[in-house]
Amino acid sequence: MKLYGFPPSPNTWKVRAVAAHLGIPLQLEFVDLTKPRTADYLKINPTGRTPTLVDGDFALWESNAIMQYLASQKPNSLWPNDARARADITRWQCWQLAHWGADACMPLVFNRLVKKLLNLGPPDQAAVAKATDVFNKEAKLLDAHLARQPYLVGRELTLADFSVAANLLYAKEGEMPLEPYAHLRDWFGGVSALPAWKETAAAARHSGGVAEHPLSPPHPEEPARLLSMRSG
Ligand SMILES: N[C@@H](CCC(=O)N[C@@H](CS)C(=O)NCC(=O)O)C(=O)O
Repeated sequence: MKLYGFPPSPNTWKVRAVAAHLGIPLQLEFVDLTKPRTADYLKINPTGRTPTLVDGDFALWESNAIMQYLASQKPNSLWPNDARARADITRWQCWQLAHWGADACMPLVFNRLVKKLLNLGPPDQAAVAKATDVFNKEAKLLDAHLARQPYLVGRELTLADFSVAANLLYAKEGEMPLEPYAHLRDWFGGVSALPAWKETAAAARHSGGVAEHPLSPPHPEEPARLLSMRSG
């Protein structure tokens, strides 16, 4: 299977980390987000975004759907064969895309890291304040949840953990206010220590020249589209 993606972005990262965890080989096809997508790429993903999985004649976009598809390839505890567990995992993945990523983590990373890297001027303080409020609201909920159980769904690591943790990849650079949330910090520490997570980090360093500045793209002309980070 091939994965078309941009290695430092959380959406490509979480897919690769899951594949690594499950021992599913994925051939990475680097998509340069600083350039217009090719006609061939738009055939497999008309949204023009990344990542996209290609398995024979089947092309699939949307990172969380890709993770579910990969994890359906063989029995495993990341995606247990149980309707309620799968619905629960999907619930967290929907929450991650709609709220945690889009409204809390990504605006902080965009304003405090991406803007700096791309010389886009100072952070938009109103956007930062708004995202910080949302971050605290959602992190409080996550922290309370993780005070009761070790992982997001049940007692074992699942796809939900990979999805939600990916948005914390640049927590330091985005100055995400994690300090009050000890359970969340511990949980993220555990996910980050997974061999598959480390392997993904190493692989990202070797693809796309992202060693020291993981979000630093070589070409600053499409900043607003990079990582689909919203400025406000
Ligand atoms: N909901 C999508 C989001 C995909 C997305 O926004 N990808 C970004 C990189 S992280 C992208 O390709 N941005 C370039 C663009 O929007 O053209 C997913 O989870 O796959």
